[in-house]
Amino acid sequence: MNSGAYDSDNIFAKILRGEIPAQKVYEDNSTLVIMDVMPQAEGHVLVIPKAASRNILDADPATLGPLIAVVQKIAIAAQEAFDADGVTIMQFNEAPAGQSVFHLHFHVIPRREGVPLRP
Ligand code: D5M
Repeated sequence: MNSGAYDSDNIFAKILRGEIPAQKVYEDNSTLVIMDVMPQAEGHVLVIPKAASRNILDADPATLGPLIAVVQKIAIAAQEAFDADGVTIMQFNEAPAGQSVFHLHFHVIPRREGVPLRP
């Protein structure tokens, strides 16, 4: 099933255009990283490509290389900054799979031994 086109009214597109605020933690030519407003653990951030794609299923492969390099950079930085025991990286594609904001993004979540994710 093809699940729809990119809709530039989504909340991350508005953040990327500067129309609504976000707590930015990193930015480069192709990527923005912000704090998640509903963190599932301390230090939960979202890595968002500036290029428009709904999710990984329609992303230009040229977007994915630089994006995953930033995911790695942020995961390493988050692990150090929060003295974490590990890092969970999550990415959802379409509503049945858990996606609620329809602009591609990766969750990067520092994890502590014995501390479950908040729902
Ligand atoms: O989850 C989307 C994630 O985006 C979810 O963890 C909440 C977060 N979110 C929603 N609105 C905002 C704003 N305005 N700033 C920061 N974070 C936000 P997913 O299920 O992966 O689509």
